[in-house]
Amino acid sequence: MALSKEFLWGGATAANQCEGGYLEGNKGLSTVDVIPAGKDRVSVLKGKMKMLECDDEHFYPSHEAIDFYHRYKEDIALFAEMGFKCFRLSMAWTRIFPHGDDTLPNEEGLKFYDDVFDECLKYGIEPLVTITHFDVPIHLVNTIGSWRSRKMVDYYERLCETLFTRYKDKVKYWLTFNEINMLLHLPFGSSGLVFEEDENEEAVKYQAAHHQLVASAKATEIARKINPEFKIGCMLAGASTYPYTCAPEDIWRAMTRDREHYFFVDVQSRGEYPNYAKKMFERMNIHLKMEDGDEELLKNNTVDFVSFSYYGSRLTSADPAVNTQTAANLFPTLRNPHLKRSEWGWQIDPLGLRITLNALYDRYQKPLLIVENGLGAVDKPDENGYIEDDYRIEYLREHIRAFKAAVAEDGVELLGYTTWGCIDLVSSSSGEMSKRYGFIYVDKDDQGNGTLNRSRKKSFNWYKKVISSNGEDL
Ligand code: BGP
Repeated sequence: MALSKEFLWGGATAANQCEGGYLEGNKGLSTVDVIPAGKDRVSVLKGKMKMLECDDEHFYPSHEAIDFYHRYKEDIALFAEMGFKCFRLSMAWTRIFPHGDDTLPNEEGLKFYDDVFDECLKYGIEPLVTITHFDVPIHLVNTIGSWRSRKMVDYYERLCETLFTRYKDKVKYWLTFNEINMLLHLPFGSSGLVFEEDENEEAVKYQAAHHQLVASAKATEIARKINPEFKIGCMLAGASTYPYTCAPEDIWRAMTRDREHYFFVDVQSRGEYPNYAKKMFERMNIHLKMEDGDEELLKNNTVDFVSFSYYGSRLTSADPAVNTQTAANLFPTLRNPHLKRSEWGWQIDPLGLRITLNALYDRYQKPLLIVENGLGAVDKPDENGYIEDDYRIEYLREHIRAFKAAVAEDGVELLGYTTWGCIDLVSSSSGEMSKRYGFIYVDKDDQGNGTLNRSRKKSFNWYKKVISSNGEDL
């Protein structure tokens, strides 16, 4: 079975990693705008270090990023040249509601996205919109503690209603939260959570997760009223966890690790808290505050499809004595001796993508969409400025083979594939430009120097051929 003609080939970005213009067009400050590049970045992302305003000492990669804000026409024209059917992008919440709790939306922000969508539609490119991708208005962090407060549900609802109404004829596919499970790993970076000393951090995180799950269900409810044709998806930082050995303890450990992530999609896709989560809350002394009607809301507003990012698999062991050398990843994972690693230590596992697709499809029986996948690498231009990124082509080729097998041989329903960072952009974890994923090179370095000129890498023409052959010519 070949991929369907409607298969959504394309690429993905996020507002804070590409737009720049961080205070232009009446935009307000958002969490990402106060996360500097450099050694403190991960501590801030993890909520271990407070950083709630910008200073002159640090470099903030989101402020200019790759200037998509001014160059989107050029960039979308390049995507069209590659034959993109779909472009995944996120909306900066603070362009629409600069403080998050404003009564009226900011027209300039809305207009910007109108222009971006029009540009996509001009080329027949379907926009796939992440409503929030790792950004929260700073004002809401300072005033109500971000997602720890139930009020966030109302503000998010206001945002969604505004977007769905405004773009109901331009956008069909929506994702409510980027990598919703990253709330557990990057509580500030993903959800604007900062912890007090001695508080039960897990309780704060799961309460915030409940608010996001309710917000996601409300968004789905509103979306269906505004346009029944909308397709609403959840988004998971996906990847199956392997047991280190065949010891049953390791198998059990891998299963429970996976459930930490499935938990979110279990609620969004099946519409209720799974029993294992309720038991886990009891053990952890977590008492979720739910409001009347929450359970019904979750039950009645499950997602239409499940989307996920996939970079590599994870490995875990129940034995504390096992070599604990971890692969450099934001997720805890042991190093898998069978896998190669990227320059950043991320483990490369194409078959793991097929495994993950099957695991998700077996569990949810809903269409899937791979919305992030790619290789972050250092690209070195030759004397003509050209980049021969065969390593990237090889990575993507093997992952495409893997998902094609999942479709053709396992019968997984897959709607599309948008590679991460189709144009070079700021890395989310490191804040660097030198960790590049794109088919399109952007001339800018880690200190923010460069012309911002765009140029085609070798992978650009390769991906163009892949798309035009619907994945047959790899
Ligand atoms: C995901 C995020 C993206 C993106 C990607 C690659 O977790 O959704 O925003 O950045 O990871 O990560 P990095 O940029 O750290 O290489």
